[in-house]
Amino acid sequence: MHHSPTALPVLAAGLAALLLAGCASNTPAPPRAVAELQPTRGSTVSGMVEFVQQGDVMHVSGTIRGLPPNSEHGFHIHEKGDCSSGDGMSAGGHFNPMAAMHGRFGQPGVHAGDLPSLHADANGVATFSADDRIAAVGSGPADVIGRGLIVHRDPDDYVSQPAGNSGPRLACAVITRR
Ligand SMILES: [Cu+2]
Ligand SMILES: [Zn+2]
Repeated sequence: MHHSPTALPVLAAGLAALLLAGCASNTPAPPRAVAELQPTRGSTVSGMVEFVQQGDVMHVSGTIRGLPPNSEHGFHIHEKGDCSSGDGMSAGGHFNPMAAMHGRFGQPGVHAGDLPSLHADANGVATFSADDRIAAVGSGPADVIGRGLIVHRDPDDYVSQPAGNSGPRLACAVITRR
């Protein structure tokens, strides 16, 4: 039996085209970001938070440890992805690209940075999961990538401007694309 000398390259090209077509038919991976919360000076609070964009909804979820047992804490995306000051203050104010008022997560017209308050269990661990329709990962004016993430010492009153009077900053992170 006699093969043409071009049969093998033609077969290889055909296989490559098939593989490329297979890749192209997959939906692209959703935009994703993570924030690794590090304790501020004198704090023991740390955690990991993930942001995943699916259509118009940003799923945000995470686990935060080292909190006082059974405590509640203001939790926000802040304007600057800068934790260098050691006390979290270098992250600036709440992320607010739409010039909104501070308020409760899930209500219309609040800061893009307003997240659900954290609730620590008896072991000082807070886990949460929420769907955010104001902020987004990877596109638009309320893109969270490169912003800061802050856990506060005190509960958020959702009323005081500009930040809910939630006290000093216990942990800080930069939100980073994955
Ligand atoms: Cu805050
Ligand atoms: Zn706010």
